[in-house]
Amino acid sequence: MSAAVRPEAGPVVAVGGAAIDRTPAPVKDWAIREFGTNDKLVLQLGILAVLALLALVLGLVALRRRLVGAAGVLLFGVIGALAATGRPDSTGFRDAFPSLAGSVVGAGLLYGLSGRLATASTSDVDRADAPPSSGDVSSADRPAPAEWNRRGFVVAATVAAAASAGVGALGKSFNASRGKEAVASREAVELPAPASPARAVPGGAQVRVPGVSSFTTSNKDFYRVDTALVVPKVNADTWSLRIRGEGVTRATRLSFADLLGRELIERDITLTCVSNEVGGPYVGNARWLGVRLADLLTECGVVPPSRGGLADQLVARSVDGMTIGTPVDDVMDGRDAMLALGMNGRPLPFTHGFPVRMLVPGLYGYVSACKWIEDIELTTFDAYDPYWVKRDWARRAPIKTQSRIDTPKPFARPKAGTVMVAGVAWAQHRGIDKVEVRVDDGPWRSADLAAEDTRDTWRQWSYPWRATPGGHTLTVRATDRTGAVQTARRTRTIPDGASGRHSVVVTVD
Ligand SMILES: Nc1nc2c(c(=O)[nH]1)N[C@H]1C(S)=C(S)[C@@H](COP(=O)(O)O)O[C@H]1N2
Ligand SMILES: [Mo]
Repeated sequence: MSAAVRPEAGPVVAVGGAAIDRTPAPVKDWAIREFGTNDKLVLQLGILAVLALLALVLGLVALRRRLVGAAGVLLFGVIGALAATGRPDSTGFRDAFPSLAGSVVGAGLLYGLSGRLATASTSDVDRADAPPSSGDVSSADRPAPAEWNRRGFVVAATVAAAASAGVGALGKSFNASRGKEAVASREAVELPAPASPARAVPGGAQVRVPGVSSFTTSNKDFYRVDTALVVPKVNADTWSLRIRGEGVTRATRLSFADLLGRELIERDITLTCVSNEVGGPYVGNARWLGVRLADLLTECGVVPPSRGGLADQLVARSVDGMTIGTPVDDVMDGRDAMLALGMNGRPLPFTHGFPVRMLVPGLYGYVSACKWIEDIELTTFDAYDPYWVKRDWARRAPIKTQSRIDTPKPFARPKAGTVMVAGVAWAQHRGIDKVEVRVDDGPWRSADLAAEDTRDTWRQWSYPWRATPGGHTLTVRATDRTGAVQTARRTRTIPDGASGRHSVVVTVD
């Protein structure tokens, strides 16, 4: 049912999505932490489990009170419909259809079937109550309805189950074929060579210590954070991007071929999520290929506010209704803000925004990195609050200077002697100047900095520690090129990113 409309509008996805939208930030952070990228699967399974339980309860209720049972099913349809239409990507009533239609059919079935079952069991009771003296009455002489009704129930229920499975399968295959076009369009992409290639990553950028992150994160290992329960499968051949709004003198619509045909830049950029806890995994570094966004905006007549332009906020919209607001000044100040088409030499994976996503070095993903982008609107911070800002996250969010110990792992038991402590530090677009390590309450000692790739990428570091037996706490801090030292003050991720220092406790044997 839902499958044939939009997978995103199905009751489970809609309720799940609405749950995500309404989940208080601490709970959301907790869920992301506990379940990692599996949190969405956990959520969907949870909803299905709750639905199964409710179906059981409603079924039992329906045996006694058919109308109440049926009304219960309808109520769930209404909840699903409200959830679907309330999602950021809702296209209106169309999205309410799967839940409503499904629940009307379901309620009708429950009403009809429970009626049959009720007559069947009443007849059974009648028969059991029949006087034994009438033992000569053969079953053939018994009134047929009981048998017929029980068989009728089984037949009708089977037909209903088969029909709903059939409708589900039809919808799935319909979607699969839509998905197939998107997959084919992605497979057909041939990424052109960049007019402005990235320089080779310096050999010394990767610290040769086991357990340290790889300098370039593979597409497969790159973290994923988004609100999409169903990954949007966009067909690049029919996709287009609109640029419009305040101060745009030449509104534009660009196709994927238009973007591929332009001068492309290739850059290493480290992306970080504002939901990343101190020491957390939501940071990754990739080689991106794309179109310089500032050039496109200039062609459209956009002037940054620092030079008298009207719009100070660029709002990017995705095909799934996400809205992400970025300062126009940041996009146009000379940094390598881009509309990315390629990631590590491949077209963007669907999970990372195929066909096109935005990237702005130095800003957290939720204020810069719109995936599956299809619309750019120039506006003001006063006039519009995007998705996460409506949910109490900061309007502006430059990435905070952070560092992480990759090795040793928490509660490791290294042998006494020289233990290599190593990890990564980042302060995108400012650059890392220094990393220091402290053992217990001792003095801060400078770590060895690996070669810098660019100031938009993370930087690795290592520190040979003379480890003595016993329990020890290792702490790291970074200093960025503005001279700012990573603060010790711990804050939550909301509203503008976690601050504080990463510590690891180990026991040296
Ligand atoms: N359409 C869309 N784009 C999005 C998001 C989203 O939920 N929907 N999440 C943003 C956030 S919070 C981050 S941190 C980055 C993560 O990008 P990645 O999943 O490719 O690592 O995407 C950003 N772009
Ligand atoms: Mo994020």
